[in-house]
Amino acid sequence: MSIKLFSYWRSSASYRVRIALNLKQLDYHIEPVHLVKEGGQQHSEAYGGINPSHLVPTFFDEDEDVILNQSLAIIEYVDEKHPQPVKLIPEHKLERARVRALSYDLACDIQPLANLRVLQHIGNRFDATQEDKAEWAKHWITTGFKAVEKRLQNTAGDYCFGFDVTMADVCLVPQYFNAKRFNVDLQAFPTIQRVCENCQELDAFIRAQPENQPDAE
Ligand SMILES: N[C@@H](CCC(=O)N[C@@H](CS)C(=O)NCC(=O)O)C(=O)O
Repeated sequence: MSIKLFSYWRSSASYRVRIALNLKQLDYHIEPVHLVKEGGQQHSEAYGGINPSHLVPTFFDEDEDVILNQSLAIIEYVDEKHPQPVKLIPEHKLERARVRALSYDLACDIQPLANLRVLQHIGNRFDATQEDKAEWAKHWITTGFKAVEKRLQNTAGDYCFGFDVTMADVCLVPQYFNAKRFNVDLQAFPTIQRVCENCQELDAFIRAQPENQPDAE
């Protein structure tokens, strides 16, 4: 198998790439990186040699000797290299920009605020308790979801944009998983809920779920 994905079962950025690889029907091998054990295996020197950002995922295509970080860059690379069986980034420039914009709303403006290292830092540096950290994460996910819900009300069909799965769905579902983890009131976001439930019926999304990973706990 030529594709290796350095991944953590509960990492939403890794989850995005797993969904995309499954939608592309590509075989890949998961190399688990435990974000908590041993002080976080992402901080090891060996992993830093592969990904100096010390974050997951890292994508490694052994055949081509390609190493990539940043889930959205990985997804776009895979989408261009394997345009079949589904295209995750639309061809039309405006549609493409809209899909990217919603993906960035999720992956750039929501997820990083509740990332592990941010929560650890507000705990270590500012004495935030577990409860404070959970409240922080819930606050930023709720704030971001309010905007995403409004946008989806104008664009969604079965999926974020009409009736084709795109990179935006690939970003939405892992963030929905995080929202549940931090007890966000999802009743307030009926369109997000509907789209995510539709995605979760697809095999590619089911196989990518955290609980279905080899390193799931
Ligand atoms: N923008 C990056 C985000 C990567 C990221 O934040 N990964 C998280 C897991 S979702 C991580 O490795 N966290 C480890 C840490 O915070 O120490 C991407 O999309 O790939």
